[in-house]
Amino acid sequence: MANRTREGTVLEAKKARVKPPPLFKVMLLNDDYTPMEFVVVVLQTFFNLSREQATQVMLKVHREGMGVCGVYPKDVAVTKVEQVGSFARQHQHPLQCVMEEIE
Ligand code: TYC
Repeated sequence: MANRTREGTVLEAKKARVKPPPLFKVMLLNDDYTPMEFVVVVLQTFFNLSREQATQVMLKVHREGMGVCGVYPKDVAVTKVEQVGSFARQHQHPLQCVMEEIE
């Protein structure tokens, strides 16, 4: 396809190559103080996991130091991190939630 400008120049229309939006992993970090039950509730409430899935993820974080709760576009990931941080602070737990772009 070609476009004609007001000056009469013919320009080749560039094919729009749209990159898919980047995705972010949202992860929980282990600590020694947050109760396991609280982490399970966080995973059920903010990441829509079943009780069984939430328990598996919590145990992975507890044993391995971190674990992925979900994968989201940036704005959703930012919101999850904020919601978890705010909920943990309200309950005076040091639980840390972080996000990282997927390569
Ligand atoms: N390690 C914590 C405990 O023994 C439990 C825990 C799990 C804390 C996962 C944080 O992201 C976490 N009570």
